[in-house]
Amino acid sequence: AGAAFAVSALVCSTAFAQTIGFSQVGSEGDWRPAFSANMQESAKDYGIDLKFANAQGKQEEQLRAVRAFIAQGVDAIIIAPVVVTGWDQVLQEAKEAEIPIFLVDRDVEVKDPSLYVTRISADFNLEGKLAGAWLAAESKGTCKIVELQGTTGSAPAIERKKGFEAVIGQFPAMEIVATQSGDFTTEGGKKVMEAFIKSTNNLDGICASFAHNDNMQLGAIQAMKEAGLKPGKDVLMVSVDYVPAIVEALKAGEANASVELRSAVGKFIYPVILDYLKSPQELPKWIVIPSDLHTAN
Ligand code: GZL
Ligand code: ZN
Repeated sequence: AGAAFAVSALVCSTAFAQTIGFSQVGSEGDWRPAFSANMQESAKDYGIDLKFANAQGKQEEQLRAVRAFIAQGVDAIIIAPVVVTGWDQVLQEAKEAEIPIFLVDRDVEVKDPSLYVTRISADFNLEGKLAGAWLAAESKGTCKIVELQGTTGSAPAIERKKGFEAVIGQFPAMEIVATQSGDFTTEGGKKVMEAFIKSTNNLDGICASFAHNDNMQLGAIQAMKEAGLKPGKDVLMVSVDYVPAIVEALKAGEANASVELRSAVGKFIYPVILDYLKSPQELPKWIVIPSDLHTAN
C-alpha cells in the first residue's frame, strides 16, 4: 500500500503546476505593480502555482522570503533583487537545496555566477544610453543636467547612470551639475527636485532633468510647477519606464521623452524556467528584454 500511495502521490503532484516562489522588490511607483500583476496573471497561462512575496523594498524581507521558499521545497525561485550586493549566502543555501534561482528585472553581484541559472531583464545601460543620445540630439550637445537617481545600489540606478554618462561624456558642453537619489518614488523625486530648485536658483541655466524612472520625474514635474517653472518647456524632461502617467505628461508637453521598460515580461520569463525544469542545461547568464525610446510626438 505504501509504495502504491507514493506512486499515486508522485503522479498527482506532477499532474499539477510547477510551484515557483517569486521574491519581488516591493510596490514602489507605477511600473513595479504592473510587472507584479503581469507575473501573477501570466503564471496561470503556464500552469504555474506562483507564491508571491512583496518585500516592501527591504532586502532582509527578500532574504526571509527566499529562505521560506527553500523550506517549502518549491521547484524554482525567481528573485528581483532590490540591490546588487548581499546575495551570496542565500543563493548558496538554494544551491545546496538543489532549487534553481532565476533573476528577473534587476541584478546581483556574486562571486560565483553559477549560483543562479540566468537573469532575464532589460538592458539598463542601453536605456541610459538611449536617454543620453536623445538629450544630446535635442540639446545639440550643450546641456547642464540635473539627475534623479534610482534606489542606491540597485542595478538600474548603477547602469542607467553609466549608460547616460557614456553618451553625454562625448559632449564637453553636456554635464550633470547635480545628482541625488529619489529612490524610484514620486515623493522622492519631488523632494530631490525641490532641493535642486533651491540649490540652482530656480533651475537657472539648467537645460534638462534626467530621472532613472518616470515616477521620480512625475514628482519633479509637480515640484517645478509649484515653483512656477514649465517642465517640458524651460527644462527638457527625459526618464525611463514609459508608464501611463508619463504618457499623459508627454501629451501635455510636461515631459519630453521616456524609454519604455516592458512590464509584460511573464511570457519571456516562464517559458525559460519551464524549459529548464524539464531539462536543465547551461543557459546564457543574461537574456535581454528589449527597451525602446518614446518621445512626445
Ligand atoms: C527596472 C526596475 C525599476 C524601474 C522603476 O527594471 O527595476 O524599478 O525602472 C522600479 O520604476 O522602481
Ligand atoms: Zn514601445
